[in-house]
Amino acid sequence: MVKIEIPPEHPRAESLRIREKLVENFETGAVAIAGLIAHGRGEAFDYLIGEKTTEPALKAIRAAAAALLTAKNPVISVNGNTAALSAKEIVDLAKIVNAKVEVNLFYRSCERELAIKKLLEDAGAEEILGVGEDASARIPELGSERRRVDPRGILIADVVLVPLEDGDRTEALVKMGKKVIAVDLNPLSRTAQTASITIVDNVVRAMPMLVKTASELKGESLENLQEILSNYNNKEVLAESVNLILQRLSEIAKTGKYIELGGGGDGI
Ligand code: PTJ
Repeated sequence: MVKIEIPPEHPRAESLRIREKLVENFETGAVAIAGLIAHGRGEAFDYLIGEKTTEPALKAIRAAAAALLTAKNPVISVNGNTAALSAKEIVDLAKIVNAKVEVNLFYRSCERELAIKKLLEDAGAEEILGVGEDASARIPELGSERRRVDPRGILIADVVLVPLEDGDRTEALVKMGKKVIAVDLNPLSRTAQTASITIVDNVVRAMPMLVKTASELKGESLENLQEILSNYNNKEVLAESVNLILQRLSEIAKTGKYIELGGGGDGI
């Protein structure tokens, strides 16, 4: 594969660096080939939300932090794209909210599990569930490889964070009575529509913000955290995200000019 030097002054340098990270991790085996396609779909939706963390996303992040901090058995489910883009934040968040980290893949293979485990270990993870024979339990009524879970992790979890997911498992986990937190740039996806809390944002922005918010809320009383959760309505927050896209598009439609909102002027 040709390795390119990304000129730092390139207007979309950050976006190109993220792509390179995914390509590199595709070559080490962590990212699935379909993960590259999924990222492209994500990028398209990122343009529509303005390539920044929006107000509705911040509300969802706050609720997600409260859900993780009040959970008995929180688990962060990790796939190829998330490990490639957010390994450090996964490890940091797990420490703050005392969550387990479990590898769970749609395109499961032993090589990919090990490549993802390595990425997480290099980022400081000590225990990683769901690798090899450890994924010995099954999620009922789920046909895909995602059904294979660790009996110490997702199977017994009450709150599961599933960045970049496919809809089937989100639905199955919700049916099992679990609270599911999704990070998905597409507010129309089945995952976004089915999750208990949907963060419509890019994982590269949402994960650091979730780490920051969780560490800020960690000192709050159980009562206050529960209040954040009871005041949160996912359908309303999703509708706000869609409305925001509508407003942006109607502004852009007046002039035909893309309105750059991204942090640092680079866009992502
Ligand atoms: O690593 P595996 O084997 O578990 O496979 C992972 C992929 C992502 C290939 C698998 O879960 C998949 O096929 O997912 P989908 O159904 O394509 O859904 C991925 C969703 O994530 C889409 O709705 C994208 O818009 C969204 N997305 C892509 N990149 C990002 C994103 N959301 C947030 N941040 C991103 N960087």
